[in-house]
Amino acid sequence: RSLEVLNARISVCRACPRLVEWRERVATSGRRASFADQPYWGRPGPGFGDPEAEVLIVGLAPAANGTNRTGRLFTGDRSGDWLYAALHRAGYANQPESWAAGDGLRLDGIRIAAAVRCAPPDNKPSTDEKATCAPWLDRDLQLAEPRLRSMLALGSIGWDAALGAARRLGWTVPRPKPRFGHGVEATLTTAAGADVRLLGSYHVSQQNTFTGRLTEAMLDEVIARL
Ligand code: DU
Ligand code: SF4
Repeated sequence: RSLEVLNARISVCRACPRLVEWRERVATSGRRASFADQPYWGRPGPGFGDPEAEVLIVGLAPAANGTNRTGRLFTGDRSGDWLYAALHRAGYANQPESWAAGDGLRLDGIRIAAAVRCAPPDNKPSTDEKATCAPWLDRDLQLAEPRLRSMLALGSIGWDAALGAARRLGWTVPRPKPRFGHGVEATLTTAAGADVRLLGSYHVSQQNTFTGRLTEAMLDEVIARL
């Protein structure tokens, strides 16, 4: 019930004027031609997945024609094709593909959140926008905390967001701050004294997957360590 409340509140957030303008402009006049006949969500992307998850994924932000269209994180874009296929190979997802909110996708043991919940122009949220959106991740992490064993941060923005949320929740975070890299691991300790492993992976965005910077084997290896 708390997660439903959180998701509902995220869905109607309008705190960042630049991102509200962008998400709504893309959803109305700026649709990609191949999706022109589809309804667009045009709102923030709430968390998705198993409410009893022991693993939390922290992504970057919705894609303008992905989550901003389908209403579900990583659903309907190439990043999602990669991520959900990998989660299916690892047994966390019941199907390898996710194209729409009604596609039947279910996650078992894992939940997905993001550093920023609205699609940013050029996939680049500003420092202010990251700070403004951070409390939503704090709450997602707080609700996950009693069962949480590990986190997967996608890209340095996901990594920094996960560490920031942990610190604000009063968790013990290694000092100096662990540096992001693919396969990097840090152990965080919750206020209740439980260890949570934070793993970093290059983001599943096309600029990494098309260029071979991130391969399926590299992603599978990190997911297996969760
Ligand atoms: O109404 P619903 O969002 O389909 O959730 C029904 C039920 O399934 C609830 O306990 C959450 C859980 N669930 C899940 O385990 N994995 C998912 O990806 C979505 C929902
Ligand atoms: Fe709200 Fe986050 Fe979207 Fe900003 S990016 S409007 S804080 S949901």
